Formats: sequence, structure tokens, C-alpha cells
Amino acid sequence: MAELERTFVMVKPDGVQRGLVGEIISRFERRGLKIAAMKMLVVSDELAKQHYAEHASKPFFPGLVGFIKSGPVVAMVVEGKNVVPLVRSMLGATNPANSNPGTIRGDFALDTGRNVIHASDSPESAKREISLYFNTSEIATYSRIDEQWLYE
Ligand code: IDP
Repeated sequence: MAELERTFVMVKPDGVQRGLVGEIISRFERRGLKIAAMKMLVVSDELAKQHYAEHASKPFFPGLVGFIKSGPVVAMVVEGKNVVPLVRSMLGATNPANSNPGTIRGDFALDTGRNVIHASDSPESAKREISLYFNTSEIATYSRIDEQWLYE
């Protein structure tokens, strides 16, 4: 059976407000990925700044932090083989204008600052972001019943 890795995924406030949560979760489930943790929360100022710390010096940082705090988000831990690059490919490019149709941003977004969803860009960021949003006790360890049909 394949070695499963974890990534952090978050439906941003625009995705929640626009009623896209079910559609997005459904795409991950149908692909065969496992939801290992999930919760809705309103991101605090401190958490928003920690999450996007690498962008602190960028001109768009205040707008980004303000936007991420502006309404509830849905945070998830998603598990699967090679899941970090796989989920990034399902999201599409950061700027939805460059995202292919068939990707989440390519199907549902128009503007970089309203691009519906976040996912970790490396295994190291995944680890950091999962621990920012979840305690280990909130992450479930289980097998999907179809795992033997998903993995060689
Ligand atoms: P990513 O979300 O695809 O990993 P990053 O470059 O890490 O992209 O940027 C984090 C988030 O910051 C983006 O998803 C987007 O919402 C926002 N962002 C990035 N660049 C810009 C910009 O030039 N203007 C406005 N928002 C931006």
C-alpha cells in the first residue's frame, strides 16, 4: 500500500460565502483523497499573520490578512499519495487568470486576491500549517474503505 502524506487545505472566506465548500470537498473525496481533519473557524489577526508570515513585507500583505479574517474559513488536513503537489495541481495557479479550466481556481475564481482556496506548497509548509490550525488530537487516523482500489 502507498505511503500517504498530509497537506493543509483551507477554503478561504470567499469560497465559504459563495457556497463552494461542498463542491470543493467533493472534488478531493472523488479524487480518492482522505479528509483527516476539518473545521470551520474565523481566523484571528495573530493566526493570519503567522500563516502568511513569508509575505509580511509584500504590498498585498495587509489586504491579504484583512481578507483572510473577514469571514469563516474551512480548514482541512487532506491525506494521500504525493498529496502536496497533487492538491496544488487541483487548485490551479495563484492568479486564477492563469488557472486551467478543470482546476478549482480555474472553474470558480477570477482575481488573485479572491482565489477561493489555499493549499500548502511543500511538505515543510504542510507540517507548519497543519500545526498552526490543528492539535494532533483533532487529526483522525483511519483508512478509507476503498484504499485497496485507489492504490496499487
Ligand atoms: P498560493 O496561495 O498559490 O500559494 P502565494 O504566492 O503563497 O500563493 O500567495 C498567498 C496568497 O496571497 C495568494 O493565494 C493570494 O490570495 C494572495 N496574493 C498573492 N499575490 C498577490 C497579489 O499580487 N495581489 C493580491 N493578493 C496576492
